[in-house]
Amino acid sequence: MTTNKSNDAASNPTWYGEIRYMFTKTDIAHMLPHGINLGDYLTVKSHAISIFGQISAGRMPPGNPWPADWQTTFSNWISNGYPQGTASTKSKLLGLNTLAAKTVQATRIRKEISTLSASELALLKKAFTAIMKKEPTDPNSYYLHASWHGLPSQYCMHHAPGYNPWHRAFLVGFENALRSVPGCENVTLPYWDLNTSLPEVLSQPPFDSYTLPVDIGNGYKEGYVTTRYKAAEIAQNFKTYSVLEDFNRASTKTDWEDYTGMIDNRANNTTIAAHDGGHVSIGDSMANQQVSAFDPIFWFYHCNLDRLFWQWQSEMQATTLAGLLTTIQSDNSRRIFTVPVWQALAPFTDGPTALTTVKIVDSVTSLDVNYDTQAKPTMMKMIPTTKGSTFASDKFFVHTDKVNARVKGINRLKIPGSFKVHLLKDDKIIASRAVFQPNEADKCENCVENAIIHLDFELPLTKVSKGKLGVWVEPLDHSQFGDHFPHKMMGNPTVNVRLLLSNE
Ligand SMILES: [Cu+2]
Repeated sequence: MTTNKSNDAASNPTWYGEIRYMFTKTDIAHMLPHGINLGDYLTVKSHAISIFGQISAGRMPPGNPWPADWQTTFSNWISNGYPQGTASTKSKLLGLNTLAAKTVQATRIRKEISTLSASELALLKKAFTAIMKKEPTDPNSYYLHASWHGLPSQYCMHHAPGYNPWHRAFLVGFENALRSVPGCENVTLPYWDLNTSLPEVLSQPPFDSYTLPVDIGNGYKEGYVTTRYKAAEIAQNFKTYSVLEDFNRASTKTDWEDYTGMIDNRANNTTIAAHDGGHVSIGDSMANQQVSAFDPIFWFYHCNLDRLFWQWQSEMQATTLAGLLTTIQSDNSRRIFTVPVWQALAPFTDGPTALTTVKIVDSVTSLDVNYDTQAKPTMMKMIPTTKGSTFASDKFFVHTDKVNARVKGINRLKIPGSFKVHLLKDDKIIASRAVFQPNEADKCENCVENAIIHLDFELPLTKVSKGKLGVWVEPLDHSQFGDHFPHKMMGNPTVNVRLLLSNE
């Protein structure tokens, strides 16, 4: 067996750059019954030596042994300490990539709302107006679709691994309702690129507001009209709650948990944080989970978040289930894509177009959806993940320029609706975050399941040093507890401030 370094072997291979592509679906399926998941970074890392033994002896993969340069690549990866790295489109193994989606063209191309032609806009308005007029019980009514997110049925998933999958299914269902209107069969839902200020068209009917046709409970009666803040205020709020900054940070992450944020104890300063901050920034209806989806802006806002998720998937070569699974680090997160009962996305699991977490992974192939701005997979901006702790078996760097302040163990169930968490220095606000939830979180099944949360403030060391720090939790609704929600009633959260570590 030759182990000569061939020209094609990668000298600095990484999990995301090369290694994960070396195991085919067949290889993965072959080893799963033996309890070894070759699509999983931590598993491959912990079994790397024995995998290499099998491979270099020509025993694996069965009937399809690796060429010498692959073996060298794998052994280099072991020698270099199993770096995770970043996704690479210029892989040495280009052409052997089994994880990327086949090049299928979608017919539903979603565009930025301000780029729609006059006729496209006219059709979209027609579709919105028509479904808004439908009877609340009509399967294609605006009311029914919006009602699944908050009151009265509250199916939505937030602050949990199901967040992105659930909302993707939600958007497709809504788009189908728009398409049910005669003449609008080809309408697609546009997105609002948050980097541009609030498009003027969103202040025009039928996108400016929606009026509830029936009572939905908790004080929201028939005739309630959705409201939102003015464009300038929204833009300012996006800065205050670091919405764009958090979305940008998410786009640089390689692990699914980091991209989503919060779950599995990861930093809550990426997608979920940005999503929550955006809702609270747009207000007033959008800030309250119970009614947010009734404001028409909801659909354009969320369509953009789905676009960002698809873009991240494309950059990470995670547009197929196999690809996506290689970016997921924990069994807890992985279970929503691998365990049938967790794959269910109520209420979309019923009916002929039943949608599950697995079905929504590949937007193009299974949903026929794509976006006009296709991801440019440059990977240049991917940065090593920083974290609070690392395996002692790994080598690590300490970053001394920034710190992460984590407000930890907030039990949010008694907080009346969405709230802000401010970090104070000498009683002045130095940073703020927002959490999006219903008025009565203790009555929302998903909130109860994910009651305890944490928030992360990644700040320059100089910003938190030389001053007395504090944490202030401010509910949006001041009527019940004033502007300071008592720490005792939210489980006495703690704070830790730590330097960040990375392995690369
Ligand atoms: Cu949302």
